Amino acid sequence: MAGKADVLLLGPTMPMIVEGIDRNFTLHKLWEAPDRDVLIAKLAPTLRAMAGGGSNQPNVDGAFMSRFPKLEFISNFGVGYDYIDAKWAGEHGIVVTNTPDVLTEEVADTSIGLLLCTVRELPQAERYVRAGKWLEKAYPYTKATLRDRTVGMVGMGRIGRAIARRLDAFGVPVVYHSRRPQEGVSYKHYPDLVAMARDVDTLMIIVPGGPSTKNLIDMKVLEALGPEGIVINMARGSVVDEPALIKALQNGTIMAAGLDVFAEEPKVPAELIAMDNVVLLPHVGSASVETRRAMGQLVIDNLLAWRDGKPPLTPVPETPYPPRKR
Ligand code: NAP
Ligand code: 8YV
Repeated sequence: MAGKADVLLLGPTMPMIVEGIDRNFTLHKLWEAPDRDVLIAKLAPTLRAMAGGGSNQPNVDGAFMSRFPKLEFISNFGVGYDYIDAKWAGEHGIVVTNTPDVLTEEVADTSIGLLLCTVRELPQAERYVRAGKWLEKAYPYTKATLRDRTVGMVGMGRIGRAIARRLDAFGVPVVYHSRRPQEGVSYKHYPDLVAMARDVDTLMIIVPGGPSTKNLIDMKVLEALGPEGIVINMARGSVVDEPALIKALQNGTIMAAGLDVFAEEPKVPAELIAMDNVVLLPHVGSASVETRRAMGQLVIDNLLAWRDGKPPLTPVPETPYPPRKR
C-alpha cells in the first residue's frame, strides 16, 4: 500500500485542522520550518496538496505555486481566499476549495451586531457604565438611529443576502451594488457604486478581497455617502482605502465606522483606536466554536475527497473540476 500523501500546511490554524491532517496525511508545517526554502526544496518535486487560511499565510501567487510542479489541490480555511491567485491555479490544473455556506448565517449575525453597535454606540455606552460615569449623568442620546437609514450593500452574495434578510425583518430599506445584478434578488441594483453611496447613508461591505476590489471604497465614495454616513466593513481591509477612511472620519466627511477587518491585521492604525466614532472588532465574523469547527471539518473533508479521487466538495469558481490538464 502506498504511504500517506504529503500535505503542506501554510500557516498556524485550529488544532482540529492540524490533527485532522496529521491523522490522514503526512503533515508538514511551513511556518515552523527553521528554513522555509529548505523545506520547500525538499517537498517541491513531489508535493500534491496544501492547506491554508487564517492569519500569517504566505502569498500563494503563481511564483509560489510554480515551485511545486506536481501541485493539484489547495484546501482553504475561510470563504475568502484572496491570498491565493485562484485564476492562476485554475489555468494550471490546480483545484482550490474554500468553506462557503457553513459560516454564512454566523457572519450575517455579526454584521448586524456591528451595525447596531456602530449606529447606537453600544460599546461606547457599555464603557461609560464600567467607568462609573452613569452615576454622574445619563449617556447622551446617540446622533444616529437605524430607524431612518437605508443600507447600501456592497456585495449581495451568500452573506450579503443573509444580512439583507435580517435588515428586512428590521424594517430597514436595502439596495445593493455588485458588478452584475444578482439572480433572484429584487432589491434595487446600482451598477455605479458612487451613485448608490449618494442615495444611501449606510454602507455594508461584504465582497471578496483581492485586486478587483482593492480600495473600492475610496474618498469619492465616502464623500458621496456624506456627513450622516456610516461604513461597516465585514469584507477585507483591502477593500477600503484605510488612510482615506481615517481622514473622512477625522474631518466629518462621514459620521462613523464599524470595522471587523483591517489592511494589516492584526495591526489596527492608532488613529482608528483613538477615535470615539469607530467600533473595532478583531476579525470575528465567523468566530464561534461551532462555526469554526464546521469550517475546519470542511477543510479536512475536501482534502479527504481529493485523497480518495472524489470531486471536491466546495471548489472555488476559478478552478473547475475536473481540473485542466497541465
Ligand atoms: P459570494 O457569495 O461570492 O458573494 C460575493 C459578492 O460580491 C457577490 O454579490 C459579487 O457579485 C460581489 N462582488 C465580487 N466582486 C466584486 C467587485 N469587484 N465589485 C463589486 N461587487 C463584487 O461571497 P460571500 O460568501 O458572500 O463572502 C463574501 C466575502 O466576505 C468573502 O470573500 C470574505 O472576504 C468576506 N468574509 C468576511 C468574514 C469576516 O469574518 N469578516 C467572514 C466571511 C467572509 P458580482 O460577482 O456580480 O460582482
Ligand atoms: C475566516 C473569513 O475565519 O471566511 C472568511 O473569509 O474572513 C473568516 O471567516 C478567516 O478567513 C480565517 O481566519
